[in-house]
Amino acid sequence: MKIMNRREFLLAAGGGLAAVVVGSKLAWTLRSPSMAAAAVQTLDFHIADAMKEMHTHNAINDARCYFWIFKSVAPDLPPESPGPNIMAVKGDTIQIKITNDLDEPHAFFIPGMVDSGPIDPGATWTGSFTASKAGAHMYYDNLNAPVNRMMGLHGALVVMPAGAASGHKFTPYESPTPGVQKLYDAFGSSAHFPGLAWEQGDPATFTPPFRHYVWILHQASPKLFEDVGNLTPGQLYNPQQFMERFLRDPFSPNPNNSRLPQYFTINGQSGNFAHNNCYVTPMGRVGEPAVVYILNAGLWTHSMHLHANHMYITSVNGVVQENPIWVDVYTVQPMDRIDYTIPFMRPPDLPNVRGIGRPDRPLLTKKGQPCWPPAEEMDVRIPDIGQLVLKDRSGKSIDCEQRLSPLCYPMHDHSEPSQTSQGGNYNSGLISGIYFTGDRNTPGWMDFPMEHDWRIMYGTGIDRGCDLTGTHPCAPPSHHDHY
Ligand SMILES: [Cu+2]
Repeated sequence: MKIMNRREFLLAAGGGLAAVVVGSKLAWTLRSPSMAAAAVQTLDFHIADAMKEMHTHNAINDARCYFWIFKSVAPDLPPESPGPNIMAVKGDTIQIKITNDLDEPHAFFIPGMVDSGPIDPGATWTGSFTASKAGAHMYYDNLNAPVNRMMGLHGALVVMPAGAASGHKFTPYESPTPGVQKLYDAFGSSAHFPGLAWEQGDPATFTPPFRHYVWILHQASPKLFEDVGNLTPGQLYNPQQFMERFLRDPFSPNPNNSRLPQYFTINGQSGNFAHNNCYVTPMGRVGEPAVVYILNAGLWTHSMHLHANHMYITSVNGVVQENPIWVDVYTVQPMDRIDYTIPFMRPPDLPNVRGIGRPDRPLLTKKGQPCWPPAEEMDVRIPDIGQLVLKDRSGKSIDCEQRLSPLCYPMHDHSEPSQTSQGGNYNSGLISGIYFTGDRNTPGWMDFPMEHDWRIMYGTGIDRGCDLTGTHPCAPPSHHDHY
């Protein structure tokens, strides 16, 4: 790779999606496993650049990509694209300071909320804005569109509503439609959706309230982004040419010579870095509904298919839906903002006596055990213990068996080109999942057995009450007359 020495390069650390929480009303976010959050009074971002090691980067394959980034300097968060999640409550005033460390004008823009206008190279813009609308919003650099945004200058602002409508439960919105309100009112208080309401946490099971995830979708083209980085300082890349090359660059048998996108990411991650990431992949027990805010910062159309649960499409581009449809796949166009409300109901491929997916009496397996909770699966290892033992770098033996618990289902993108990295393996691309770690609607509640590697998924050091010894934390229920 060419050395782009006119800028100060940072080596971006791949990881989660860091969050900054404005004000003091969202204390629960600071201990939520789905966010690594820091509380701030003023956002202090630098517009900078970075070289990022992509999914396929290793000792023999240099797979780095040049990005422009919103870098939080106080608190000092790792360089990453997207920029940090900003969390606020409706009505909060957000103080913001943006310094442009690059060679051309840049901006900070949230449609309908704030527009810094051009910030000259070396200049600092300070301002403030009101988080005026609940829901998920995109912040981005709207100059030379879509080049600056595509180069990595984008991130999410999640605004929580200030309260719930009187006599109703919380939704993610300030004025939900009757249909969406009815759905959220049903969570935790109907036969259809036993368990917790969305707003309801449970300290006894280490469950945070308002469970939510942000999926910022993006696509990166190392060659095209390098072209932009190599321009004479101050020169702008022609946006029409950028789009033409990004979407329709002529075929080359060597993908590294093409300006087509090579990486398709959620929160800057792909492949195993995405689906094994607690900031990307929703994890919870049956009965713990969650929201996924999807923001497509890119130029590619995605079609996000969640297995195991259908989701309700509760908001499309800021419009709360009159009739939230219940689907397993939904198309996300460039710049779309789509909310998936995931009920976290029992996976519907489980055969019950009266139907599928309901909290109903499960059918029996060949061994005469109820098929739910999936006790037999929990004891299955692939491969069997002792069948595949390898050495780690220090020579220590590692048994490669993996237990079939918790229950992991995929989320993949039906826009198939997005399922690779650098033209490589299918399933290295834009993927995530939905993982069931227990069921709070079995009599009492239960966590599925988890082994130590799963602790990573729930955030290092966060103990959600899961048994890490590999034995069942509680026996499967022996009677089923509660339904
Ligand atoms: Cu699918």
